[in-house]
Amino acid sequence: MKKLLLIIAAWMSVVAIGMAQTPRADYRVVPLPDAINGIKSADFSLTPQRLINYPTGNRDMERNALFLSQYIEEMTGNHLSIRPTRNSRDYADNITLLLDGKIINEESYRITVTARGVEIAGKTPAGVFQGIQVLRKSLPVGPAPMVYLPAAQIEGSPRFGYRGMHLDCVRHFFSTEAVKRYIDILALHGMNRMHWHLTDDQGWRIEIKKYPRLTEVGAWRDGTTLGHNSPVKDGIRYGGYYSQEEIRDIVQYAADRYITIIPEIDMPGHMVAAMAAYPELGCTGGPYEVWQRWGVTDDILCLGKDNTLRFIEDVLTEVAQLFPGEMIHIGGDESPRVRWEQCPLCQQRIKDLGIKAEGKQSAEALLQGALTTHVQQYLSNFGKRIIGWDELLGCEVDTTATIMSWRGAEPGAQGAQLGHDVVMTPVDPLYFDYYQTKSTWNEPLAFGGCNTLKKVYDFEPVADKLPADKRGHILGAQANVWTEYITCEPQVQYQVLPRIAALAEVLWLNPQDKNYQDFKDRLPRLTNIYRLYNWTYRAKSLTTEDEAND
Ligand code: TNX
Repeated sequence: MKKLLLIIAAWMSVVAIGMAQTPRADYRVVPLPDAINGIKSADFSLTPQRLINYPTGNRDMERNALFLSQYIEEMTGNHLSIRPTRNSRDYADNITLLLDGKIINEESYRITVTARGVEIAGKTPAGVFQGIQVLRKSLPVGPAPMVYLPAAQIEGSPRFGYRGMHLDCVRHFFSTEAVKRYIDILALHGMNRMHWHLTDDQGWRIEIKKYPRLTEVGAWRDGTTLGHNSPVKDGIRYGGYYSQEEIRDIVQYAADRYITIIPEIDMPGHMVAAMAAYPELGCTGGPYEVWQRWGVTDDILCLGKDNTLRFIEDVLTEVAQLFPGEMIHIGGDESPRVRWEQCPLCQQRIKDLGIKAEGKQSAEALLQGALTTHVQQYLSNFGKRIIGWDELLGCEVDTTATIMSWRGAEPGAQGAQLGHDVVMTPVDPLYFDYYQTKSTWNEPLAFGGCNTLKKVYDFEPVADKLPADKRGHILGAQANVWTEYITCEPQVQYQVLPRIAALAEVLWLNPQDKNYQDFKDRLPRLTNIYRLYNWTYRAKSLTTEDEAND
């Protein structure tokens, strides 16, 4: 009897130790789900014996299942097999991905966990993918033969449909692998748009078959200014570009993760790299060289020449075919018009189009508007809509153009009042090329400014003053990562992580559900995942409250 008791005691302590050591999932991830409701049931034990079911014949759901299997393996070391299923009775004891038409929002998810199984449901595969991200983030990082998932129903729905991150691959160039890792970062944070800045004064980074010199000449500069636009240049030839094949591959990589890429071909300013390749595109005819410094140049496209318009159409034709998304970004920012004022051909064009200055708008501003409208109409043939920087509001473009509000939040509110759709990306606080702290002495060189984690968290995309019927025009928000001073991938990550986590919560949660302290408490489990992938992040943002500048 004594022996039996001893055996039972020993067995119980083994069980107890086992239980103590078996880690548990925690659904309070970033961004926080809308609801986590406990269910009366024992935990689900996640072991390598479990299968991941997906509906037979659905390729998107099969890919989702493979992602979940990969994530579980990365997080816990356990490999789970995937299995196509027709019959819901097969679901018991396993993880099941399914589509549920009763879920309202395209990207919402519902996760149900009981001892008998886990179900991840969405109206669309994109919603299921979001649920998979939540489950993934809820797992502890580190080898574990078994993980307990507490029984619960977890639901989430994004507040905004446009949840974006931008990447400037011109000022500095990032390899296709680095761009893919950037997309991985977006996916982990529930983002669904990547704005890809591909052309600018300092380089042309997208292969255009009809104009080979754009990349032969325009993709390379003979040096780069050191520091903050100092007169000293490093004299090192620098550049690179993405072939159309690489672009297709990246577009697919993003699409597999339910991220749409919005390419930007900035015009009529920020075009010097193209003008270096084809000097006839400029008013003076050049010669031009691919810029080695930062800032804004007076040299912009000459709109007096028919050839320039043909060039724009040809480039956009190839771009439209490469990017299946609905939106193409046509820039429109920082275009001084001094050349146009002096260019007889541009002045003739103004006359021919019957353009006359109106109030605050000069004839040249309206010429930019005429270009924008032309491009808008041209791209509509491909079923595309344009998006551009908020300077477009000063050029009388019609309201089918989406406005990206960067010079603060005011242009966004103004654009929405006028009936434009708007993406909020104000420098303060959504420029992630800006510093994250006031005490910059030990920070990598940045553009300037000070956008702390808290400032990003506190950002509200919809201005108070916006009337109810205009609020729907605010599609969402995006952080911009300009790379004048960001020279390598770890530095991109440092600028983005963890501020993107704060932005994710802005874009997923309703304002009343946001809580900065609670967010900070949840953040370390997310940064554990950053470490798992060897991503560089600003660890100091977790332990220190950075003072903002203002
Ligand atoms: C302004 S944002 C720019 C970019 C610079 C950025 C630096 C915008 C439309 N234009 O060309 O890279 O500031 O923060």
